[in-house]
Amino acid sequence: MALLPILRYPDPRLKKVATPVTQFDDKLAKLTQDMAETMYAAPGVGLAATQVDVHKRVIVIDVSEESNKLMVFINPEIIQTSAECKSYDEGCLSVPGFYEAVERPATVKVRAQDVKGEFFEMECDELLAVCIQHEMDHLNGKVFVEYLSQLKQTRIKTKLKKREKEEQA
Ligand code: QAP
Ligand code: CO
Repeated sequence: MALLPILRYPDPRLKKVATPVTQFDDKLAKLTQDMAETMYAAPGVGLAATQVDVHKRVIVIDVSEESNKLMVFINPEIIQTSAECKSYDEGCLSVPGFYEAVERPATVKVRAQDVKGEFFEMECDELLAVCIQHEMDHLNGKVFVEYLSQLKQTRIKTKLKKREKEEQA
């Protein structure tokens, strides 16, 4: 197991579109374990491979209260969305310290593969629905900040760049 470094917004590598997983091998299993360890250590509730600079369609999520229900989604697709939308104050391990309201469909049905390549479907609501949509955006090169006004995006970028400089000093 290993902790992986997390890319920070506005790193241009967060804009890369991830490619589908075709090999369900030990290397994929190790990646999902390392991603889970990195997410739990943060601590966070979701992490996309894009955030650890691996541009494959892999997501780990654990929205359980005791952080003991790890979910792995490989090559996820949203096959159904509710018309109803809900707003949620989202955060992101790549945008530490910032939480902003984002509106998304309240429930989604997801089809994905597990670490062995088996297909499964899952109805997602509440925090899980928010999280899976947020993480799938990462696989498509999108960070939640992009849903905000230009003014808010600029403010967040400026503050994160300033913080990075202070950390280097
Ligand atoms: C995505 O985000 C998410 O700012 C997962 O300082 C978030 O795990 C989906 C975190 C909210 C739905 C709702 C953020 C940790 C963790 C921070 C996370 C921070 C430390 C974010
Ligand atoms: Co994120």
